[in-house]
Amino acid sequence: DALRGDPDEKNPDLTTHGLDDPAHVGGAKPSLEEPTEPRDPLPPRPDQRGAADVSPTGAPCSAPGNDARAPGRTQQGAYLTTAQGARLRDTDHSLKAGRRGPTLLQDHHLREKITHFDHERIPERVVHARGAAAHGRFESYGTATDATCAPFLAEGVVTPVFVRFSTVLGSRGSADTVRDTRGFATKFYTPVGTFDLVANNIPVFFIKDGIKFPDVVHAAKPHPDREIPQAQSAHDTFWDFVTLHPEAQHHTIWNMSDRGIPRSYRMMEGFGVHTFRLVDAEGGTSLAKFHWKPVLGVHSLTWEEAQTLAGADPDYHRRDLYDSIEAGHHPQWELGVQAFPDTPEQTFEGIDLLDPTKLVPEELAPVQRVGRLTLDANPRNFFAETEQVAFHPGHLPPGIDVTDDPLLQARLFSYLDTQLTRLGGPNFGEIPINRPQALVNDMLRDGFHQQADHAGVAPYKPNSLDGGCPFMAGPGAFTDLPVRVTESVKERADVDEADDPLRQVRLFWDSLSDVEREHVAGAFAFELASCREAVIRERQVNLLAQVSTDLATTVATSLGLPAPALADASVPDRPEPSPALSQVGRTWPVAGRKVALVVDPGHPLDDLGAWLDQLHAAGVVPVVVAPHGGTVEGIEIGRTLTTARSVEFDAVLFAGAPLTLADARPGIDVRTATFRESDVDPRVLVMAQEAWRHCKAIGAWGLGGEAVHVAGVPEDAVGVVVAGQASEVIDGLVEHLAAHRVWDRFPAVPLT
Ligand code: HDD
Repeated sequence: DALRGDPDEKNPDLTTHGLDDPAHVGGAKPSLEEPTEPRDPLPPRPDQRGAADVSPTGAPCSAPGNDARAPGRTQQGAYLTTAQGARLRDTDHSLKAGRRGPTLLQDHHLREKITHFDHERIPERVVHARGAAAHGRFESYGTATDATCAPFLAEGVVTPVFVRFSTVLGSRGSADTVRDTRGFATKFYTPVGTFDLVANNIPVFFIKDGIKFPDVVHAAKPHPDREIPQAQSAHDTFWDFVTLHPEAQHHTIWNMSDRGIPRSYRMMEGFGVHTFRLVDAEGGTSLAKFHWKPVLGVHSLTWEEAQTLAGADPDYHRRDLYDSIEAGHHPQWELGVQAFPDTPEQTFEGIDLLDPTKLVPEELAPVQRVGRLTLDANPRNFFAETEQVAFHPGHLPPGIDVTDDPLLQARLFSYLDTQLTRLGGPNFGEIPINRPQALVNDMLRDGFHQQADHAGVAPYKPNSLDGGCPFMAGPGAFTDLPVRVTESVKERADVDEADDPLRQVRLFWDSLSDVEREHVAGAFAFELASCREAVIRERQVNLLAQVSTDLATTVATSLGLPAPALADASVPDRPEPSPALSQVGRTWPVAGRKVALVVDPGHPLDDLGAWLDQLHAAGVVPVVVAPHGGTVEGIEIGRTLTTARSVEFDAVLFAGAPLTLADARPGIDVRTATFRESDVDPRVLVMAQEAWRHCKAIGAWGLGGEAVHVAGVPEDAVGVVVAGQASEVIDGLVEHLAAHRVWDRFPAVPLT
């Protein structure tokens, strides 16, 4: 029955009508004709989960509008209708007086269609506008139960989550790989209320007090006159602010480090930044900082890769997230907690725990793992879920509370406030992606976009008309802790005027490896060169001189400025380095890493299937790259040399790389010829040279070895595996991949 309205009922004839798109269900080829018979819409892809599936309460909610499983109003039945459900005969022609017009005002379908379209956009987020998200689950280890009674942290509890990653500065359509902080916001749908951990990939913030948030954001956003630059800090107003405001220097040096250009959302840490207060079952408290630790390790792009990708694939990070979930490589993080005694001073080892410009080195307070996050499903509709999700640091479950950190205090106001404009009123909590899994029984009523049809007449307390409902909860309720507020006077003042804002900037710099430091110096030089005002450049170099003479001198030299006077020796206070802050020196699982396999179908590829099997068995995702599209040996070619760039991949293999130009040389015998650069497809040469420059593992066998050779890649260099046997090459390549890059190959550029 083509007219049925039940979207769950599957059309038994689906496969006979050519609608079984192989991308969705596998099988026969889709028909290219538009069907003339009513059909069910294509089912979601296997990797997709919709917002309505997020809150499987199973239990009735007392407010009828809170039934997250209620079928969507739209896309039921087979026929196109108006918003009121009237079936339409034609949507391609407006109603006109005669074929050549004019168009009639009475055409309701035209006006409804255009009016709705005119209002399709909502304001983008004022910060973090560009994002990508996924559904998943959080499984608790139970290792935090001594510290907190939060039920989702009890042993073995599994909580559905929705995570949105973002850049901060760019607009919704900006590129993913810009140098910026990344947002990492997680919504835990716990049965006792939603918990939002609204985190970043950098553990400190530019400012200590939320009253300065509009200042720092105005400075970092594009210039108000010309609206450039987009999605980056390389401009005068940003550097004007951070140089006049030294407490911003800590966050800034993190941005200038490789942390500012992550390889993937899957390979970033997340930090709750603020100190929170944990409450145990007896009402005992401790202070805590939250950390997300990626199972794949923390990895970054090089600056050249990031810049190239911004053009070659501006969606690089969101594509990477969606593709890896679709491929079954589900990204994972462990949630970690740094716990501190809840003392009246709220400090730890002299570090002010209420100061969000400071971190606590892991060596001083180890990060204890309390559970595992797995992202296993992509959203079904970007707008409904990723765009409409609304986070708030004040969404807390019993067992977790806020502290007096003045940045956090202002956030508690800002997030609710911003949604009123962005999502058009106070009822955004009823949008499916924002609906809690907990039973909701509030006394909030009416307002724009109210979905609930509330029963009862007494949305006030106390009442007798609704039988006293709803009642106050005892055990299990969120408790406002009776925390002592120190006796003090009202004032607008810095919390600690004697604080040295550059102390932890030195800690960060001193903790990095040489390669990482060189990248930091390069980033400062790049950004400051983009500032037009000389005074801003000089101010920043003078601040760097209080961090490191090497850093300041290198940046100054690059900018053509005299080396600043102050030297390291004049800086007395250098904390012990924290090795945990460096990304270099460890190995990690290679699962889900992308490897290009460059082939030339003009030469024997009988073993292609076996090579791919070996790569799959190692856990990596191979992508076959060839001069043209289609298939080779029955295997689909993933990319052509026209569409593939080395920067997309973590490693590159050349298996009989395209030597089509050589083949064109009259009389050449490829088995014995000496190859010249002009013999090899230039796109292959660029791939090899870029992969070499970006210190990636490179492997080659057969004619691939010739391509690598003429590209100028030294075959005996570390991280270059050229051998007769493909299996040997693949094994060697995967081993190098575990360290992310071949760090030893980065040119040793001594800082001046
Ligand atoms: Fe914020 C969005 C993270 C300070 C005001 N913030 C936003 C998002 C993340 C963060 C990840 C995007 C959420 C999403 O994906 O929808 N923000 C942080 C962190 C901060 C921080 C880790 C410091 C520790 N933020 C901060 C301050 C204020 C705001 C001090 C204001 C006083 N943030 C907002 C906002 C946003 C936001 C304007 C924009 C969109 C939204 O809230 O929903 O309210």
